[in-house]
Formats: sequence, C-alpha cells, structure tokens
Amino acid sequence: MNNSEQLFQRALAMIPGGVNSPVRAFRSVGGTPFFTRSADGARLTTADGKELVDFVLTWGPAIHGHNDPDIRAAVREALDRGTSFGTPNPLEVEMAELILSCVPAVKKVRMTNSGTEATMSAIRLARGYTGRNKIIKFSGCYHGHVDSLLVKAGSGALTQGNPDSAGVTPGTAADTLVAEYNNLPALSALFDANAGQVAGLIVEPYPANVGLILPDDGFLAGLRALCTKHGAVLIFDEVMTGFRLSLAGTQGLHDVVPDLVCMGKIIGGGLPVGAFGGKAEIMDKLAPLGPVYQAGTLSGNPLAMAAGLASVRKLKAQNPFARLDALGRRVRDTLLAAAQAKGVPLQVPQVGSMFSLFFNAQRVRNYDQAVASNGDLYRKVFRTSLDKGVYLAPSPYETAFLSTAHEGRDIDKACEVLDAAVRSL
Ligand code: KE4
Repeated sequence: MNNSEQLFQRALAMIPGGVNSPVRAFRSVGGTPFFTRSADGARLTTADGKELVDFVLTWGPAIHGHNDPDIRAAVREALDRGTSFGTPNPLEVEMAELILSCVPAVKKVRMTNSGTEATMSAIRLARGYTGRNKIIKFSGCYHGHVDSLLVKAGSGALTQGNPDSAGVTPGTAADTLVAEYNNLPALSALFDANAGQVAGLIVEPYPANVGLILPDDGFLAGLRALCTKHGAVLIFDEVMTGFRLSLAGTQGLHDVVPDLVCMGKIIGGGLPVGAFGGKAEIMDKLAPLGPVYQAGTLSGNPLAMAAGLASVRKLKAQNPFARLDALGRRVRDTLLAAAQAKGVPLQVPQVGSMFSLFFNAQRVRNYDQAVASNGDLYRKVFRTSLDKGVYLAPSPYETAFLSTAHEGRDIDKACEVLDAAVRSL
C-alpha cells in the first residue's frame, strides 16, 4: 500500500468513512482518496509525492492559489499576537468594513465559523424577523448541513445519494418547501399556496452543488419580485460565489438586491470562516440587540480574519475577475471541442472561475436534468484526469474552480489532460 492508502486504512478505524467531510471519500468516483501533504499555487502534493493541478481549491477558498504568500504573511503576523481572544478584536472591525465596502446588499454583518452556521443563522433570523415558519429552498441547492435545509440538498448529500438526510425530523422538514430552480410559475404557485407563511427563500444564485446551473434570464429578478410581493426575506447563499465572480459575488453581475447574504470560503482565506449580513432592520433582530439568538466561540477569530482580510484585499487590489473568466472560457472551450471531436454530448456551464461538466445533450437548467446527466462518463474523465495529474471534484455534483495561480504552465497542462481525458471516452 502507498502512503495515502495506509493513511486511509488508519483513518477508517477512527473516523467515519475515513474522512471529516463525506465528499472527500471518493465514494462517488471510486478508489481510495489521496491524502494531501502540502499545497502551493495551483498544485497539491499528495502523501506519495505526486503533484496534481487542483481544480477543487479546497472547495473554493483558494482563489489566489494555495499557500498564498500574502495570506501566509498576514496569518504569521497575527499569530505573534495570539490565536484567539474571546473579546472583540480590531480585525473584526476591519473585516466588517471590507465586506460592507464590497457587497452593496450588506449594511450589517455577523461573522461565523462556517458557511453552515451562516445559512442556519440567516434562516433563523428570517423566521424571527417575520414571525413566520416556512422556508423555501430549491432542489439540488446545498446550504451546508442545516437540519431544515438537508431536504433535496446537493453536494455531498446528493453525492451520497441521500439528498434527504436521516435524522431530520418530519416536523423540521415540514417547514421546508422545495421548489424547482429556473421555474418561476411553479414558485409563484407555491407562494400562493402558503400565503402569509413563508419567512424566507434561500437560494444559491448560481447553484454549484449539483454541478453548476446558471439562471435563466430574469429568474433572479423574479425571485426578488415574488419575495417582495409576499413579504418573504430573500436570502442569497453566496458562500461559494461570494468574492469569486466579482467582489460582490453574483450581485455584481445582476441588478438584484437580496435582503440577506451568506458568505464563507474566500473571506476566510482558507481558515474557518462564514458570515451573514444584509439589511440593518433585519440584522438588528440578532442578539444582543434583538430576540434572535446566534453566537460562536471563535466567530471573528483573529487568525481567520487576518487570512480573509489579506485574501479579499488582494482581490480588491488585483481585480483578477476578467483574467479568471478568460481561464474559465479556455477550459470550457477545450472540453467542448474535445467532446465534439469525440461525438460525446457535453455541457460545460461556466462563469468566471467556475465551471462543471454535464454529459447531457441539453443545457441543464435544474436538479432533475442534472441528475439525468451521464455520471459514468464524468467518473471516467475524473479518473483519467487524476491519473494524468489533474484533480477535478470527486463528484459530478460539484463545481470546478480556477485561481490566478493556474495561469501559465498549469492551465496549459490541465487543458492538455482534460482534452485527452474526454477524447479517451
Ligand atoms: P461549510 O459549512 O461547509 O463551510 O459551508 C456550507 C455551504 C453553504 N453554502 C454553499 C453554497 C456551499 O457550497 C457550502 C459548502 N460547499 C461544499 C462544497 N460543495 C463544501 C465541501 C464539503 O462539504 O466538504
């Protein structure tokens, strides 16, 4: 057995499935997951010394590539002052100012330790603010492992084949209504059938936990109109898209203003961070001001704030979004050309530094069409690419990410490998 296999055997004896997050177990693509010894730029180095061009980027945070020197320096400098205080610290103020300067919808913000905490808190806040119980989500969207949102969820839940988790009580699930993405008429009917009961609607503006699905023209504006009409809080879950597609996330690409925004990943620079923010009148319902309780021992942790500040400030300084979109287009065009040459039906939805592969003859507009795509072909491309040194997400129900560190030799190699992998189908 190689080092990763030995590590996995040891892990299996102590950690459920050998992993601390299910999607890492490679259950959807088969084989033993590799363990990573180190990461730098666009590359991971496995426990067996193999270098991989990384399209997972720790599921989104590493937009500058791994081991970014500016982030590393910021964390090192913060470390000299201590790791955690349990009191307010100056970096929390700087982070709040930075987020408010980037995301127009956010007038007040609260830091958490994960994306899950951010979405969990946002739906509790929507319920506390409106006095209503029901929440609308969309099939295939994943908002972290919140009980009430693990209903027809995506990402690992979908990868494991159980989008509705055990342990979520019928009572909890009863207050969760599930709609179909890109279907405004059905959503309008759902609102009408639950008139006066919907506290909020939570959506990944660009669902990226079911592969990547892009909104039909007018869909996001339609969500805004329906939530306004029905007095429901519109919550954009931008844990993945925030600061990745623009400094304001998808809000920088669409003239749609949500009431609350959930964030994470990039604003932690690779350390554990989440955040939620939005209208002051809603946010002020949070303890200690208002009746909605929410808390966290390590919320606003100085090391995580230092890493996130360095990452977002670097985005503000460099504004790399056009460069990242050019990289994304190059990968998309490479994949589509190879599929056409091979005669394989392939869709490659792409926006900025995000893309995914659906082996499907039609554009994928919703969950049902995503899961009807050919997962076996994805698995073959995943395996061939990994064997040739390129790491795609170990599930067809995830999204690939690019970083500024991919420019140059790494994107050249990746395109060469992905082209060959599709042509070898
Ligand atoms: P975390 O609790 O994992 O920090 O964030 C949950 C979350 C919330 N909202 C969106 C849109 C998300 O994509 C996520 C987490 N993303 C997955 C990747 N698809 C995390 C990977 C994992 O579960 O290991």
